[in-house]
Parts: sequence; structure tokens; C-alpha cells
Amino acid sequence: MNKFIKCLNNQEKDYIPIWFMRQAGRHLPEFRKIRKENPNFVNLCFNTKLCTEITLQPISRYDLDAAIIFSDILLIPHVLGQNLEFKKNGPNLSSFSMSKLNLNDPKNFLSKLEPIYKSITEVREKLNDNKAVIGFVGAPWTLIVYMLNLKDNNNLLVKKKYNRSQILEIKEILIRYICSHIKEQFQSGADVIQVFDSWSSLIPESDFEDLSIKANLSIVEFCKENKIPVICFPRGIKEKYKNFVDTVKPNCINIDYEVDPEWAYENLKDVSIQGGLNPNKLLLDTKVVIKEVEKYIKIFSNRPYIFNLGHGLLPKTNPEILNKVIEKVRVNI
Ligand code: 1CP
Repeated sequence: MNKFIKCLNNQEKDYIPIWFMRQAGRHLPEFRKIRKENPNFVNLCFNTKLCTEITLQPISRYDLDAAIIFSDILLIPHVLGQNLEFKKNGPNLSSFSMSKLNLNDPKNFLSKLEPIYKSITEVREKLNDNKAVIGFVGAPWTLIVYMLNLKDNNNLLVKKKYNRSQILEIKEILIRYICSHIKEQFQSGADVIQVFDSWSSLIPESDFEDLSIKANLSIVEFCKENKIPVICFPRGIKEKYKNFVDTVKPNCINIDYEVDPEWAYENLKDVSIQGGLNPNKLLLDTKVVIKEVEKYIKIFSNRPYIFNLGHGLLPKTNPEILNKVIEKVRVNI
């Protein structure tokens, strides 16, 4: 078993695996070059050869323990019938229709995502056994935020669009598709799945149980039944991280940068911890960055910890700083 997976299973505390959320993407000049030649982002996500190449770019450049497959959480709504486009101000899905969603069938769904599974297999074959391949999905709520266009330009919930019964209905349908996408990624060669609930901070308090806890729990239980290691990232839920870990019980929890790591150490039990460092800090002076890295390593020194960030790398991050972070983590092992 590679050390990354051992750490995920809370069995390895003497080695700190390291990878970065959004490591395969816009901070890398070699990605930007491919992106420039492929102006249609969705087509790029369905190009097996290029997805494999992009996934491996950060592995060639840095000494990392895991590759995250180059893809996007919004391909699920796209193949379920909402056309996805990336405009200057971000992703845009065509309007939602319940009857169109209900026209889908599971087999057709998986066959549309086939290029991703092929890429996962290629990446797994090309990587040394000591490196993990990470597949991923968006959690139901975060997908619904995009499907129903529930947030405004300031990233606030648009309350008048919040149709509770419709949201709960969509959630149930999505869980089934998300789980089959997870299983197929695992069977194609992914060693672990990360569930991104990037907008969980927008869930109204009264629906937190249904839309965060129960939705993630269904997915984590599915993973456990299928022996698939799973990392959850319920970004922005503050002290509710404790309730989340105690009830959802993923193998690993990614903390965001608003979570005080000392608080996490004390309160998040029986789980391995991943991440935390504020990606904005990577834009500061090297000395400041190294101090931050030391802080996280020190706090989690006697329990399984995977070094990562508290959200994705920013496009303007200098690749050189990542080498310095990795070096610092390695000398501490
Ligand atoms: O313009 C470009 O070049 C596209 C930028 C880009 C990239 C490189 C997008 C658009 N998606 C991706 C790849 C991607 N997306 C990966 C694989 C690469 C890696 O991690 O190394 C992953 C894991 C995602 C996941 C994703 N997509 C999330 C969850 C993680 C997070 O950052 O919170 C979300 C919310 C999305 C939607 C999305 N796709 C792209 C953007 C710019 C966004 C976010 C838009 C927003 O803030 O609403």
C-alpha cells in the first residue's frame, strides 16, 4: 500500500504526503500553453490524451505524492443535459429543467464520461506505484449551486431562487450519478476520491443537515461499501467541521484556511487531516511561506497529515515557491 493511502487510512504518521489542490492548472505555463491552443475548455476535458498530459505536468515538475486527474466537477451537470461553457467570469451552465434531468439514464451517463476514465487508466499506468491517483466529484449541493445558478457575483446565495423541495429532489438524483462516477473512476485506476463541497458555506442553517451532512454521508457510505478511500472538503463550514467529521466519518478531511489548525487538532478526531494553508500566503515572501508550512507540520506532527492547501492554488502563484514548500515538508520527514 503506498504511503499516501496508508496516511489516508490513519495508519501512517511518520510520512507527510504532499499535493496541491488545483496543481494541474493555470499557475503552470505548460498548462497555459495547452489551454491557449484549446480555447474550448469542455472539449479539453474530454480529450483523453491532453488530460493525461496535463495531469502529469505537475508530477514532472514537482516532487509530489499524488496526481489529481485534470477534469472539472461541472462535467456531471454538462453530461446530464446542461450545456457548460467557460466565459471570462467563470463557468456558465444552460438553464435547468427537471424533466430533462429525468430523461437521463445511468448507462448513457457513464458512456459520455468515458474519456475521463481512459485518462485515469493512462495516468495510473504511467505513474510509479508510490504515487496516488486522485479522482474527484463535486458534492450535490455545490453542483446544485451551479445548476440552479444560486450564487451572485459576490458569491452570496440568491435567496429568491432557493426552492427547497426542488433542491432536495435534485440532490437525491445527483447522489446516484455522483456515486456511479466515483465507482467508475475507482475501477479505472483512481486510488482515492476527493469530494469538493466548495460552496457548503452557502447552505441555509436549517438545511445544513440535509444538504451537507446527509448528502456527504450517502456518498461516504457508498465509498466505504465499495472500499474506496475518500477525502471530504466541506469548505467554509467553520466549527461545523466537528459535527461533519463525527457524523460523516470520511477517511480524511480537508480543512480550509479559516479553520484554526490547533482547533482542528483538538476537535477533529479519528480522521486524517489534509490541507489548511491559505493559498494567498503562497504569494508572500518565501520566509513567511516557510513559517506557515512549519506551523501546520508542527501542529499535526503526531497524527496522519497530508500537506495541502485550504483551497485551490491561485493562477498567479509562482511555481518556484511550491518547490520550496515541498522541500520544507520533505526535510521534516
Ligand atoms: O480557464 C481555465 O483555464 C480553466 C480553469 C479551470 C481548471 C484548470 C477550471 C474552471 N477547472 C479546472 C480544473 C479543475 N477543476 C480541477 C483539476 C485540476 C486540479 O485540481 O489540479 C479540479 C479538481 C476542479 C474542481 C472544481 N471546479 C471545483 C472544486 C474545487 C474548488 O476550487 O473549489 C469547482 C468549484 C469548479 C468549478 C470551476 N471550474 C473552473 C473554475 C474557474 C471554477 C470555479 C468557478 C467559481 O469560483 O465559481
